[in-house]
Amino acid sequence: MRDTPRLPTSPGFWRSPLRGIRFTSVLGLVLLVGITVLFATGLLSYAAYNPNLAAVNDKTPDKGLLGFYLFSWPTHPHWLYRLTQGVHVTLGITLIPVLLAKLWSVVPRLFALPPIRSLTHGLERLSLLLLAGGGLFVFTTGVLNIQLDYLFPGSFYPLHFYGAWVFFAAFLAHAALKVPAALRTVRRMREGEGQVAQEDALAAPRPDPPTVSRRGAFGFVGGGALLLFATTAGRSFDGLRGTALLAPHGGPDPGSGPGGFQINKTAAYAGIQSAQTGADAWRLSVTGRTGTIRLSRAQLARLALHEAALPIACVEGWSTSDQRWRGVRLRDLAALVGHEGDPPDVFVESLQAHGAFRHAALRANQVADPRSLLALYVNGAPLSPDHGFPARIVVPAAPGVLNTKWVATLTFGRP
Ligand SMILES: Nc1nc2c(c(=O)[nH]1)N[C@H]1C(S)=C(S)[C@@H](COP(=O)(O)O)O[C@H]1N2
Ligand SMILES: [Mo]
Repeated sequence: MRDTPRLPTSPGFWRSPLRGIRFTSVLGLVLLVGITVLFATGLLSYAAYNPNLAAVNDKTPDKGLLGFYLFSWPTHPHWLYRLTQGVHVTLGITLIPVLLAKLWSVVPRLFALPPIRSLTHGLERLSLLLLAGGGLFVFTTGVLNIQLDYLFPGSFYPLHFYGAWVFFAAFLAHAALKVPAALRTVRRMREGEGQVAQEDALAAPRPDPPTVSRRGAFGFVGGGALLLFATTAGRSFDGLRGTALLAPHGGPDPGSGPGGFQINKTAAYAGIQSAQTGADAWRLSVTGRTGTIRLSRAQLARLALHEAALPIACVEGWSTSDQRWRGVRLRDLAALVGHEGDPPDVFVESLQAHGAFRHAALRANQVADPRSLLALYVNGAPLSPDHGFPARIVVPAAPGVLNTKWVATLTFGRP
């Protein structure tokens, strides 16, 4: 038996022959592409919430300059958020093994002594702390959010949002320093193993004999990523939801028939009583330039009804296929209270007394779209209580959170 140093601070403690610039470079380049896509789709998801429209939409009111890029989220194509957020969440989950393998490959450096050799070295280590810590933090908060089992104190949104900026800043600095060398390494690997320089600060000084080839290790990491992908991607397709074994947050079984698609929050969960939604009790209150009108469901159903095939796409990454919604156009409701032609923003409130998503604000371009409905029916049947009876908002391309269920009031011009 060889005597292995007992402390991780001595280089000889780390024995895996897999560690080295080759292994780290390949994983790093995969993350370079993957994390850039994650950051971009994450920023898009934030913009899609209309955070600069109304206080109720914005979970990070102190964002300041970080909101510099916000824009009016479009309503075309109608599956836009389904795509961007499906990519964000599915890719994030798929990259977990790559992230862990990358961290594993450089972990000896964490213990290198002396901890700080100079001011520059100290700053570099601080940036690596933000990089590794930030990476673990955004991946962990992301995963916890899609499980709906939220363990962290505070809201998911500020943690994930600010964490992402810290992480990505450190990521960019790190990439600027390391990408050229990583590319060089990978190029030489393709030309033949012998071409990679012998100087390898990441390799173990006294490696154990290999038990698996580097190729085998890549296969292991890639296989893990593929397995996560295969057990996650189905969350975005009604027919494949059963394959999404890693999505414990499946909601109640929606059964088959017109309402047979994903239910995130049930009426019971939201505290909606049938006494509030019955024909005698429920009235939709619509307010605008000319005052307030109140409409029963029967009166709404006698207005011009239109159909739109739209998905529900949640920030958690799951989405439904297109469902056939039928209801009153939001812009027609705006016209009833004095906003003809050019409808303004609208503030939507539900019957729900509590919960962060009981209300939402929609932008004028969303109200104006002819496919934006106050839906009364879905797939040919009246909405079920869990799908938002008596009435629910559906807006093309928007995140699910803007598709308020159990709607009670619409206030045009006051988002
Ligand atoms: N009143 C109300 N509407 C709501 C919510 C809510 O909590 N309360 N959740 C929103 C969110 S986050 C999503 S993703 C969709 C989910 O729709 P579903 O529960 O029908 O699947 O409803 C939205 N509408
Ligand atoms: Mo959602």
